[in-house]
Amino acid sequence: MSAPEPLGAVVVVIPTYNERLNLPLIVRRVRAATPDADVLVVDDASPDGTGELADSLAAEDERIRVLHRTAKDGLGAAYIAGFRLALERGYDVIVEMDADGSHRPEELPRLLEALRDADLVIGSRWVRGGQVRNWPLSREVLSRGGNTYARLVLGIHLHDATAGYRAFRRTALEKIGLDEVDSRGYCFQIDMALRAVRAGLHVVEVPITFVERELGVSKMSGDIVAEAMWRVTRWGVRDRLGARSPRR
Ligand SMILES: Nc1nc2c(ncn2[C@@H]2O[C@H](COP(=O)(O)OP(=O)(O)OP(=O)(O)O)[C@@H](O)[C@H]2O)c(=O)[nH]1
Ligand SMILES: [Mg+2]
Repeated sequence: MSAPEPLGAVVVVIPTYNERLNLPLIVRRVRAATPDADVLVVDDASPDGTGELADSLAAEDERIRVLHRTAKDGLGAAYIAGFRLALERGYDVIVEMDADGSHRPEELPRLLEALRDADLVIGSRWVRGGQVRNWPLSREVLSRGGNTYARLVLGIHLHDATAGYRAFRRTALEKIGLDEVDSRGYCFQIDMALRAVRAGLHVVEVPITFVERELGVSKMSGDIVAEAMWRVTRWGVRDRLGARSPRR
């Protein structure tokens, strides 16, 4: 039997906005869990100095790079900028990971293993074996409910379409076409999942243990949830009416 194909060069993209306390911890854990992977921090000019801190980490470790953006422009926009740079630099696998420790780097090898037979792997809280730690019930109800709503309205068989712990093959991002994606906020995750499914990509969910942030401040808000629900509803209605892109 031949050895399995290597996945190639991996980069972990970590978007940051005011994550000064978390960044050194998460970067250290990524470097320990996946020593062959590079790290790309995408900072939106955090007022707390996260960008400068990222620069100092990068100065000590050639596997760490930083993309500085000029203003806070949303999670989706930060990821798209990071993905573009990663594709330009020739990476074969592009990983999404929050800076706040919710996505445990120690689980990344398992996501990468699953990517051998997939185009996109989603680290999922709501499949068998997945779980959340330290979440209030209200948050769990919101996440489960939002995911059920998205699954029904969009007709996609994913249990955690809002999850932000993911590994893409570069070919998956190329097929999705980043120019088409205009979701800048949190519905970016649902948008990308939907586009991947619609593009016929093989999307696999693997269970993860999601850990609520212990340090720093959440950027989540009621507006973000409302925007995501509204967009999902519009995408669902459009798809049902048979209209194709642009999906706004
Ligand atoms: N570059 C950039 N990063 C962002 C922006 N908004 C959020 N982030 C980062 O995206 C990641 C997820 O944000 P969180 O605030 O943890 O949001 P969340 O995980 O949905 O919410 P919590 O469960 O409350 O933590 C973190 O690493 C943030 O620093 C943004 O506008 N720009
Ligand atoms: Mg978080």
